[in-house]
Amino acid sequence: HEADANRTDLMTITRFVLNEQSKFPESRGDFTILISHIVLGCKFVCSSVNKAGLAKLLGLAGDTNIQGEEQKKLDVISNEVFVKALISSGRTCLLVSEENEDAIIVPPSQRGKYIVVFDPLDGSSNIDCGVSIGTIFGIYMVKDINNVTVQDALQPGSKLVAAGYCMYGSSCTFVLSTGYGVNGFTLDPSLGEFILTHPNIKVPKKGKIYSVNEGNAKNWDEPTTKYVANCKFPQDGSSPKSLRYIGSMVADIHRTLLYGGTFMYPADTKNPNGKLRVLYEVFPMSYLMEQAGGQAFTGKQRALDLVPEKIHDRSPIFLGSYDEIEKIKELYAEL
Ligand code: AHM
Ligand code: MG
Repeated sequence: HEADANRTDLMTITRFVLNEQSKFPESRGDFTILISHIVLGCKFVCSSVNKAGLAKLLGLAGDTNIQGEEQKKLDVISNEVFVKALISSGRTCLLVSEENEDAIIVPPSQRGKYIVVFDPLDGSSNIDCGVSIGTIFGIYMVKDINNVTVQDALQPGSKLVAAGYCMYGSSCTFVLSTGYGVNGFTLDPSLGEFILTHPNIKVPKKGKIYSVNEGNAKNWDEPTTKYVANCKFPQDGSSPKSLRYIGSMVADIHRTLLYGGTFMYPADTKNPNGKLRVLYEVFPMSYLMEQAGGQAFTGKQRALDLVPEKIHDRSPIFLGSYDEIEKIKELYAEL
């Protein structure tokens, strides 16, 4: 009968967030409103991704973004939708997007207390072949709403008040943490609502999968090389691990959260800071991984303790199952 009850008692994401926020007597619904605007952006992107081929949205917009990559039309549109939805929510004061070189300071008349850092459409090299892509976001609180500068976004990941992602895959999945565990919601397209389908996600303590771009192996540092060698040729009599690498961070992290294992984008001699961006890739995923009982490590320290100097800073990152990241930490400690 429980299944029946679930079918008629729909836990939408708005209801879920409202419930969580009701624990705080001072809460006035601002956070719920902010999340519903992020969710709106995700629904728009989801529907655009599904129609991408049909609507001829694919292809190059002819622009390059600040990282020097060609921007796909879908990136540009997604970014615009998120920026407009976030500003019009009236709950944000500062926005940092992967697609904008400068942070966006929200005009005083539309300001609220939240700072949102986001990658509107990550994994864009996967758009044209229909592989999963996603949106990643993190939310901070501002100190002084009347004096907002770009500096306000340069907070350590440990100060996040919430983080999440939306994966545009075989279904559209929204994963959120507000600091009380991790929950996953799946879009019911007929309702246009995200419904709680993955309550209280915990990453398995051990993992049988490793996920890394092995094409970069030539330039890896010693701990990364040793860890991956040990995945393939374990010295302790255990079975070798499986390699899974989609090249779309949201999809690789989603699998890691559900099945366990390690996701790595390490430093290499060409890219001493790796590839992934601290504020809107490394931090939100590290926050979710810790909230799910896993760990996130940069090769030097706990990822969430990093303090970015610039909004588009990068960092090496190792995240996943608790015991696996423990092994990686030991290898770095030997250095
Ligand atoms: P993007 O922001 O330009 O889409 O790049 C980020 C993506 C991540 O989703 C993924 O983990 C990584 O780049 C893959 O990089 P690589 O192709 O070097 O393995
Ligand atoms: Mg990205």
